[in-house]
Amino acid sequence: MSIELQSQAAPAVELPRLNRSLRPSAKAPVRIVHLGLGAFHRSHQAWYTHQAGDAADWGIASFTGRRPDAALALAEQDGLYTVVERADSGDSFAVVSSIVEAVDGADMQRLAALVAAPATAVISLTITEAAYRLGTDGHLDSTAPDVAADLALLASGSGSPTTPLGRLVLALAARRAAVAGPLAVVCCDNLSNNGTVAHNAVVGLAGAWDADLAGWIDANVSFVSTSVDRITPRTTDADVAAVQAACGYRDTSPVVAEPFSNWVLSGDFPAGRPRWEDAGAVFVADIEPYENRKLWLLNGAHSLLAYAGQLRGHTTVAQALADPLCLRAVESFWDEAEANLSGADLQIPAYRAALLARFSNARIAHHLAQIAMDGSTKLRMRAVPVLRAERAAGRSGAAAALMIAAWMDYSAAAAAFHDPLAEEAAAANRLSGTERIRALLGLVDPALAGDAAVVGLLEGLCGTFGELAVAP
Ligand code: CS2
Repeated sequence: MSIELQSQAAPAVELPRLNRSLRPSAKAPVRIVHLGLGAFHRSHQAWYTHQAGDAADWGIASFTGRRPDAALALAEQDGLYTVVERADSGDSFAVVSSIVEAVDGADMQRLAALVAAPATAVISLTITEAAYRLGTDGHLDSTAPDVAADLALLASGSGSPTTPLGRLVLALAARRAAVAGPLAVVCCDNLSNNGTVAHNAVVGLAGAWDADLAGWIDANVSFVSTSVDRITPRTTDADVAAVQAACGYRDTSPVVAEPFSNWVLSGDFPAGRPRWEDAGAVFVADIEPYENRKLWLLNGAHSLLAYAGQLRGHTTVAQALADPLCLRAVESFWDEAEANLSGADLQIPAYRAALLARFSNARIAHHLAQIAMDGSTKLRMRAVPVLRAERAAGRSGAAAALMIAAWMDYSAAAAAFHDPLAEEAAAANRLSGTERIRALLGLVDPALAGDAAVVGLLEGLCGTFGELAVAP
């Protein structure tokens, strides 16, 4: 299905814009609605859908999250964009055509109309971990200001919600009203049990507005859990120029990704789904071992490198991994994580070796600052479960704790600390000694903050990577 384009010499004349003439076949009808039109959605779910044998039947209408301008740029290209697969050995280019509509996420009317359409069978989500507004108890925090504001809006019956969850709930209300039948919500954010998390967040928000709607969602919406994987750094101007030079057209919205990709799914699709298995997706009954392997080994190492690496003055994953102190910390964390992984044929040694190779791909400039964002949420999935499991087994969990300690030091040192709890972290950093550690740990896991031994362990680990080396 994909068009492989050969490299061409850099053209001297104005290039044509990537446009509908490059669409390989007629536009597929919308049967998937996606929330979170970002680079990862385009390098992953849209790429799988594009390669499915029945791609002609499965168009995606993709709604933006934090970047409404992304819809405009993509709409000007008829939804088409180039995926640049960046291997150690070079780039390959393919035009992806599964996105048939790119829409500003604030367009509630269009979202409700598409979700209410009987043809729509799947709603997929890449709205970021933090967007599920989980409290530290794992349930929706309906007191979070934006959630509370959306709830007030839903109750008043006027105006449009601003959070992805609020928009989704209102769109599902439209589907219920249209008697359009069951469908699947497929969460593609890096959370453990992400289908359950999405269920709890959506039903929690719906229930706080309208108990009948919550009941309808419970009975009609299947929440599919997934483990998603493909390293996709933010697109740069140099990437745009590289596509133009190689492909002979102007694409303002290419996406660069590593050649590797993985998608494991578990759950029901009551209204059908594309044949994603044609592109290598795997459907399993028990997803937890795969999720944990990916969240702990890949994402855990990423977070550790993001904080430790920046404290040591590095900018990218590949640079941080080349630093022996960071590499040792990653290997120790992997040892701890591995001791707590079981349940399927996980082939951990091969997985670890592959991760080292993937992280070392220096042609993928994966910026640590991008990974460092939203750490208070991410650490709950990436460090805390390993720390808890190690301690339950009578061991210290020092390597998992080191990830949290590095985050603490980074929260104090970073020139720009992006986190849903940034203000609380700043307040905690005005404290000192044990009080500071306890307050920061409380933002990640309040129960652990009550454990004097863990607080002491973290206090001893702070400063391991230096404290003030973060570049402004
Ligand atoms: C990263 C992930 O930014 C982050 O938190 O750890 O986006 C990671 O690159 C992907 O999960 C890889 O599949």
